[in-house]
Amino acid sequence: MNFLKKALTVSAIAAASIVSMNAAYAEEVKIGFIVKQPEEPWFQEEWKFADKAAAEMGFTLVKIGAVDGEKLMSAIDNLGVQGVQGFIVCTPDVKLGPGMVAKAAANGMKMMTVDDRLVDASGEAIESVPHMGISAAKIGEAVGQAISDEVKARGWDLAEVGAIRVSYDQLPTAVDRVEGAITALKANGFPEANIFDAPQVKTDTEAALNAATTVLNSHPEIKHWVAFGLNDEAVLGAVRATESVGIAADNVIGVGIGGSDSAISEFQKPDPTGFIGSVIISPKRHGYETAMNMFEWVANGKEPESLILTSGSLATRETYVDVRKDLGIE
Ligand code: FCA
Repeated sequence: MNFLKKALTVSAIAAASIVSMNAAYAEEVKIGFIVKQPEEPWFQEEWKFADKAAAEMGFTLVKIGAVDGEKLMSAIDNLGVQGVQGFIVCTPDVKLGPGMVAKAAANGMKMMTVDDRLVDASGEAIESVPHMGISAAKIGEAVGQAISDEVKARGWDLAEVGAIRVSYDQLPTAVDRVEGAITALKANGFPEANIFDAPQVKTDTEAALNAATTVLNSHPEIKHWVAFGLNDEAVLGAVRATESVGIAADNVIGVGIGGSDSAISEFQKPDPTGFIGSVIISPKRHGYETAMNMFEWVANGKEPESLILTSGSLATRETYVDVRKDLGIE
């Protein structure tokens, strides 16, 4: 009896000191969050939600934008110098994977990726680095289905419809997203011969506009256009291209992926444009949750799951307010 009481007391004291140790340690935790395109609303929102996690848990969040490989490598060193113990990164180039793994290790930092998953020299995902990404193929299919539904609603003859595949094929998630859209389009009878590739040199709106303009100029025979791509910026670029060559909005159907400010500003325009929808994904999960995962790893040694895939919900100008509210990202 006496022994049991003593044992319980000892373990209670041990538990209490673990809690207080963690509280003291939390003061010193520094977590980095590197993104490839800091001006893109999606990444702004990711950072915003990561900041919330930092405020809640009391750790310091160091945010760095790294638009190319050179900036990324010096950003990792920079975090190391600042005494950061672990960081989350959306890299500008997934092929830098092995170099990034080495650099994080050399700086004694834990690393988790978000959005874009690192690949090794043979193009295979590096599974040892925990990753949170979107269910790219499924979300792409939702895009293709939304486009097909709208094509039907408008009563278009499929033989007269062209599709712009705004592509960025060096990024696996981009390929999965557009191929998902194509799968759904084809399942709905879309003729493969009418799908035209528009490779963008960067993943922003301007690059997509340039790529899509080339496709439009090469196919004057097409009457109606649909567009899909990696994200909202890609689809907005294609929609801007149709406008610049004088195609009316009611001859255009674009559905993006993201649902951050780029899409919302478009939905808020008084006159509907050809950008009719976006599959909203969650910057809260990708920002808040990854930051929490990293905090748990650094402070409590709990390694994140190796692969976390998040889902998306289709939104239009009529529904986006409610969809964002449901996702907790208003
Ligand atoms: C990629 C894209 C971003 C966003 C993210 C989830 O990094 O470039 O726009 O869609 O995946």
